[in-house]
Amino acid sequence: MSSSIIRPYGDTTGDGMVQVSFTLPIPHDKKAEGAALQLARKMGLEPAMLVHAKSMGEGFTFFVVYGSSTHLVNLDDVHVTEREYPLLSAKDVNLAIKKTLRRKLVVVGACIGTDAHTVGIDAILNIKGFAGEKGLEYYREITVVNLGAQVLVPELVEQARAEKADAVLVSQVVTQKDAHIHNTTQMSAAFREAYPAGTVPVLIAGGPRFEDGSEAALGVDRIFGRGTTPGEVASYLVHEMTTRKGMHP
Ligand code: B12
Repeated sequence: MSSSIIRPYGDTTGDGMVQVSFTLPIPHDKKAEGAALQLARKMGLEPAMLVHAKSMGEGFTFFVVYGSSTHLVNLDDVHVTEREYPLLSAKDVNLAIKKTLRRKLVVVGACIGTDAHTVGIDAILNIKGFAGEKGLEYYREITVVNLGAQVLVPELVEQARAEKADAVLVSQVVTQKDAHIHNTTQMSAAFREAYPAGTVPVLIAGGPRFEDGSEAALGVDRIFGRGTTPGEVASYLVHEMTTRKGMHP
């Protein structure tokens, strides 16, 4: 077996063991448990063990299944977006902005649509930061305008214009019915409509469930996912600023 082919690991190397959880729309009984195992088999878990089943209100059952996956992963077929810019210290970010823009870089952030999950965007923007890193408010050369939760797109566009935003950072945590995709696409379209071509601020979307590499489909410049730190975002802003040879006046 080539070293680029791998299998999950549970008890012994290469045993393929994985654990999955899901809910079926049926009451908890023996038949429901059989249905969960049938689904597990169809997902390629063979043999599969039902390790947990619990009624989730009337007519629904939650399951946890542990089993050996019959699928293999070929690492040669795994394609991801690698970070193409260096991680800079806060000092270097400040220096780069000062040198390139000769003014502060303005960032406007918000949770858009009905989304009220502000912890993620606050982790990036608030001075207290995330994972031991200070947020963008800490950077001397960055002005942060955090609009908070449930901001409607027209309001975001208006604020971005009023603040002369160089970059707009939106957070989308709720993904039910693809709300994050609809809201982000609507947002990017609204910016393209409101600004003359070539002057749209850098559009950044963040949240735990955006698909890697979906920037073009969403109409944004960059997506940041789970575990993003403020330093990564600040470094990206410098990279973008340098690539664009400055931002807008
Ligand atoms: C805290 C929380 C809440 C709090 C939010 C408080 C607040 N002020 O934010 C409260 C109790 C209000 C809440 C409410 C609801 N919640 Co809630 N909530 C959570 C919970 C437990 C944690 C989210 C969180 O704070 N994570 C920590 C932060 C740091 O992580 P993060 O958001 O991923 O952010 C990081 C990255 O994604 C990225 N990032 C995020 N945004 C951005 C933006 C930019 C620009 C950048 C660069 C990076 C970036 O950087 C961050 C740092 O690394 C999650 C479950 C979970 N464990 O994730 C559910 C969860 C998100 N909630 C959920 C739901 C369903 C709801 C409700 C609809 C429940 C209800 N029926 O009322 C409501 C919706 C309210 C609303 N209108 O939005 C679901 C969403 C399911 C889905 N698929 O959409 C989850 C996943 C729980 C679940 N498993 O069902 N919730």
